[in-house]
Amino acid sequence: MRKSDEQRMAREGRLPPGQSLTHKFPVLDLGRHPAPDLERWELRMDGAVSQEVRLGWKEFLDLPKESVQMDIHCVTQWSKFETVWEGISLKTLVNEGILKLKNSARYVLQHAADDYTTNLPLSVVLQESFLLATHVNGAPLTLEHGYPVRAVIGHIPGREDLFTPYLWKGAKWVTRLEFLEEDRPGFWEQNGYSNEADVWKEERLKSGLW
Ligand SMILES: Nc1nc2c(c(=O)[nH]1)N[C@H]1C(S)=C(S)[C@@H](COP(=O)(O)O)O[C@H]1N2
Ligand SMILES: [Mo]
Repeated sequence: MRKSDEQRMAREGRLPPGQSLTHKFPVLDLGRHPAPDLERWELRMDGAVSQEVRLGWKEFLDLPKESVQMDIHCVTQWSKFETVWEGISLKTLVNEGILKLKNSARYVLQHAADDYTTNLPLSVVLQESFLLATHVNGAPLTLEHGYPVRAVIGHIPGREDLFTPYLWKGAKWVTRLEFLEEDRPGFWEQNGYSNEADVWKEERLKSGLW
């Protein structure tokens, strides 16, 4: 089953180099799983914005939701295909005028409740393949996968125009999006991982150490 599914994904051009298909959903993180207090939970968007946004849990749930099917690729070489994510798209927040960015905004540093950080170009977080997700495959996120909200980025089959980095570029338990004029490396990016992390170019570690 696993092998034949993997071969089918490879034939369809959906298996990035060096990856293996899994039907499981491994948990990878720094080992702290911060349990949220939804009464106090807040998502902050600040930095290169013309107005800072602070959303409480109820306000967050009132935002327009999207559902996106994606293949997700972890740098530790597992890929999970056809996962359906439900959540908020930043592009929608910009289009609806809820998030007002300065023209100088170029990058975003995601901050999480376990102090994890990761950075991406603004153009990438505005893709349809980047979501602030509350649900995966029809169920709320479990705590270990980022409940109540995590950022996720994957590959939408057929959308070769979009940039697809490894899964570490989405922060679980995300609490803050800091918009930046200059790029700033996050946790793994400071610890030897590639800044860009393109799955199709197999950009895992910096300077081809992998
Ligand atoms: N807050 C937070 N987000 C994180 C991490 C982390 O340690 N803390 N690890 C990253 C890494 S390295 C990976 S591969 C994915 C794993 O997501 P999963 O545990 O849901 O599979 O989360 C990413 N987001
Ligand atoms: Mo990872």
